[in-house]
Amino acid sequence: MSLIRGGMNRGLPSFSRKADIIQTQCIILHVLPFNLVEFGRRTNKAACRRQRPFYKMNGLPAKRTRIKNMTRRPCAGINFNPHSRSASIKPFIILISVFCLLPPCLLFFHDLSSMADHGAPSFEKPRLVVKKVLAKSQEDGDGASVRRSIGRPELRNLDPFLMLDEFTVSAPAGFPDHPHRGFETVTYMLKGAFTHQDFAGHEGTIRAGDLQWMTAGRGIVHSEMPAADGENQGLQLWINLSSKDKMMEPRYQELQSQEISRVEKDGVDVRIIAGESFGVRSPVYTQTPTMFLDFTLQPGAEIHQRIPESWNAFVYIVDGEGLFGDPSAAPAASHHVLVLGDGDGLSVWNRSERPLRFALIGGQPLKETVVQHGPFVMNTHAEIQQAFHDYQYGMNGFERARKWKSQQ
Ligand code: FJE
Ligand code: FE
Repeated sequence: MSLIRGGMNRGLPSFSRKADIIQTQCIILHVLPFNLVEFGRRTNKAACRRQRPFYKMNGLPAKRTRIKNMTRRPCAGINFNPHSRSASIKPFIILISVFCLLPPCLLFFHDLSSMADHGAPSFEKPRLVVKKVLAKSQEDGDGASVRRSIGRPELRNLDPFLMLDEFTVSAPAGFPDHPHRGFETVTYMLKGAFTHQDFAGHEGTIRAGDLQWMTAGRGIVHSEMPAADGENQGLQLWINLSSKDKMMEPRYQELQSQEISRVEKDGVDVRIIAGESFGVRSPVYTQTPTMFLDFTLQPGAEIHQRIPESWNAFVYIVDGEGLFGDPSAAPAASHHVLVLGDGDGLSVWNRSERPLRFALIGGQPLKETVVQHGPFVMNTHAEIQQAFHDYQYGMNGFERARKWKSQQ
């Protein structure tokens, strides 16, 4: 795969117009029926001796006779006499018991495996942090301040992701009329409000916790401006589209904060913007398969989140500090992006005294060439030339661009 972004394509140029199964030990003995227990006698004295503390722990009188009995207590499946009468029918009892127990057992393990998002670590290959970069503040749009993480020079090719900005904007700064082609923009508000208007008459305001998932496809021209007093803060993620989707009809998915699935458990609060966590799936349709989870961990909390193995994934820390991937790792703090290595899941621990908030983002790589010129992202230079041409002359999806001007 080659990644081509040349010359002035490196930054975002200013607008040309103003424009498991969980590795839980199988505690099957705990759920086996008592009649199985009759089938054998525990001959391993050491194993039986280990049971003594059980009596002590449970406050039962640890009488000698009792312990003695216990050491002779028949145990599961060991040394049974195959010639006894009861032994001849007992295999059937075992079979019936196993069949009766199979469905509840399967349910039990299914529950455990769905718990693996947050329960004890159960990853075959835990993902570790392979790169940590501070997203420094820079200016973009019209006087807006952004902390660019993905998309900065040292973090350019995290396929399918093109950019992640944490933006903090106070009026009159903002992102006035500009085009997009060939990818999706995901705007998730953390504080304040943003109003967007587009050339097709689509308009809306998103507030803290709200989401706009815009699939620009063949073309959108819009403005994105702050709508509340003071600081308006959020995350904007750019996800590439595969060559077959780049010229699709544009589409919006807008969710208000209360429509975004949220799970709160054991000091963990997760908002499931895209993908799945704690067995809960987001209704957002991701043209390029994507996971986007907003986690807040209270002090002492931890999470163990599955991530598909073949996906690229990273973390952006919004607030606080935490241990990512390895409990003995150095803590990582806010405004850092952590690129994750290969593996099937991520563990995070908050051993600090403050809440930790971070976005976990993953996506299926497209493995295609990327040619980017600011807000046009295509596969070849010729397609970029075509995008400029279409935008300038109002063609192939940009028909409404010629006359339109936002009202903000
Ligand atoms: C931009 C093209 C753009 N980061 N974060 C070129 F599309 C943009 C742009 C944004 C943007 C918008 C929001 Cl709401 C949040 C953003 C880039 O609109 F700034 C340039 N220079
Ligand atoms: Fe935009």
